[in-house]
This record gives sequence, structure tokens and C-alpha cells, in this order.
Amino acid sequence: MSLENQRREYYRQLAGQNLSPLWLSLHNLVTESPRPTIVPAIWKYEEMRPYVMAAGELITAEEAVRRVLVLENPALPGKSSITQSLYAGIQLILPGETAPSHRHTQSALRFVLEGRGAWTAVNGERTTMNPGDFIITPSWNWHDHGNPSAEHGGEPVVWLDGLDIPLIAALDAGFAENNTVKEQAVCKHEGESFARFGYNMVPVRHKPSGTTSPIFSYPYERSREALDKLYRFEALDEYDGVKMRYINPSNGGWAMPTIGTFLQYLPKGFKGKTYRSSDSTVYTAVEGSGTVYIGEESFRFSPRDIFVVPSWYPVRLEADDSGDVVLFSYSDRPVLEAFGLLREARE
Ligand code: 1HN
Repeated sequence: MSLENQRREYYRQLAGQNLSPLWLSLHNLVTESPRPTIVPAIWKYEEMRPYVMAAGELITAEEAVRRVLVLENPALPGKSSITQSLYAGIQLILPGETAPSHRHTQSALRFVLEGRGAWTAVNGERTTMNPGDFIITPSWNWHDHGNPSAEHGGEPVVWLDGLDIPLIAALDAGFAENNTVKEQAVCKHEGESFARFGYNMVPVRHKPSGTTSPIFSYPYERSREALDKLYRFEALDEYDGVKMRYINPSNGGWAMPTIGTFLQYLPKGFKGKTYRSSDSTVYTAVEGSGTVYIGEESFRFSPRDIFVVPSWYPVRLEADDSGDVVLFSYSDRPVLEAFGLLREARE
């Protein structure tokens, strides 16, 4: 028997023993640089919106539990993943509806895209959702969402959900529980967490605990003001414009343990230089229009569009001449950083 045939027979026998020869897969397991499965993609809000609103006619928030359209990376259909580690979805809550209280080990962020006045409750406190607000649901915290009835000024509210679903699935660390009540008991005043932790002060005997920020709502107005002032006070970064990360004010770390969140400002006409990083990032435009170049592709973006940049793809951002751009983004950067795996290249 030829050596080739002996090997083939040997591999066949190995498979029967749940064994496999590393020498056939080594080059795919350990690569010189990341080879993402996911691909760059954009979801145009004006194209998605009719489907989001149609869901409002077809199913209630209560029946759906969460009325969400999942943004699936075109290279990972059926996997509820926009990147290898992260999930994205568009959630709609109509006036008078409640999305019932539950909790899970997956961490969630909300970034409000459209509409005002819906609320989300976390840990006994409600916060009102307004466009551009960044809101956190920490791991294993009860959370429910609601919207005042139309007579009380309720309007359809749409937000981007970002969760660490694929990461938690990879770790088989998912637990979940439904609450016994539809809406959790509210035991704090609206704005209480922000008053305690949102003003560069913390209560005098506060001891940081847990891994998630004690602020669960970062209002857009405040974050936007910081960007606006920094644009006028400091030199622009040639790659990022003005880019800030949301923090946990009790320790300066990431606001969420598994998801890094950012807000950035590109003045009109900004032409960013090309960079790469080993975190895969989901962006949504808040203000202004521009173009993102990702690898060989480019996408035009406008407010509320969502696009994804895979790990290690060269990327650059441009703002149109017509107006300033603000981008919100989230990535798995805290996980990479925690394990010394984050790499960046600025070309
Ligand atoms: C979830 O709990 C929410 O609470 C949204 O709004 C999206 C996607 C997967 C699993 C849980 C929410 C979710 C989710």
C-alpha cells in the first residue's frame, strides 16, 4: 500500500476513535493574523424600518417577549451573531406595551434610535429612553421595558440591542429566569443612580462591587457635550476624530465587562486614516452621513444605519462635507484587553 493510502486509512481509523491529526489543521488553527469568518456589512435603517414596524402589526411585545429583528452577519446566517462574539438586534416597543421582566447572564446594552418616552427598568429603577441614550442591563439583573399609552403621549420607540450572546454561548455560561411579575417593583427614583455616580463623585463610603457600571443610563446630551467641547479644545485624532469610551465611574474601567462602548465625533469633511484592531466592532451613526471603508469595500452611512467591522480589517471613516458625524460603537475590546489579546495597528 502506498504511503498516501496508508495515511488515508489511518485517518479514517482515527476518526472512529474521536481523534484527529493536528498536522492537518495546525495551519488553520494558528494563523499569522486573524481570519474572521464574519464579513463587513451594513444595515440601512430606512430599509429595515418597514419590517420593524410590520412586526408591530403582527405580534405584541408581550407575546414576542422581546419584539426584535436580529441583525445577522451575512457569513453567519442562523447564528444570531453580528460578530463572532456579539449580537445586535432592533427592538420595537409600541405605546401601552410591556416587555415582561426577566434576567439572564448575558449582558445587554440599548442604544436608542427613534422615539421618546419608553422606559426600561433595571434593578428597581426606571429610566426614560431618548434618542442617543446608552443604557445598560447588567448580567443577571431583572429588566423589563414599557411605553406609556398613546393618550399619555407614548410613541413607538426603537432601539439597538447589543448583547454578548455568542460569547456566552461559546462559554456555555447562559442562565435565564422569568420574573413572577410582568413589571418589577420600582423602589428607586428615576435618576437616582445617575445622581449617585454620574457627576464625578461617588458616595463617600462606596465600595466598588460587581463588574458593571452602577450608572445604567448615559444620556446622549451629556456625552454629546463632552465631544463638542473636546473638538474645540484639543487636536483631532487623525484616525478617530474625538473618540471617548463609556466608563464605570466607580473604577474607571469599562462600563460593561464584556462589551466596550464608545461615542465619537468626526467634524464635517473629516477624512480618517486607516487603522486595524483585533476587536470586531458594531457601529451606528447618530448624526450626519459619511463613508466607511472596510477592507476592499465601502459603505455610505446615514443616521441609524448599523455597520460591522470584523477583526483586523483595515478601516477608515469619512464624514461628508454637509455635516458633522457622531458614531456610537460597541466591541469585544474589554475581553481582549483583559487577556492581553488586544492588538492595534495605525497605518
Ligand atoms: C433580551 O433580554 C432583550 O431584554 C433583548 O430587551 C434582546 C436577545 C437575546 C436574548 C435576550 C431585552 C435579547 C434578549
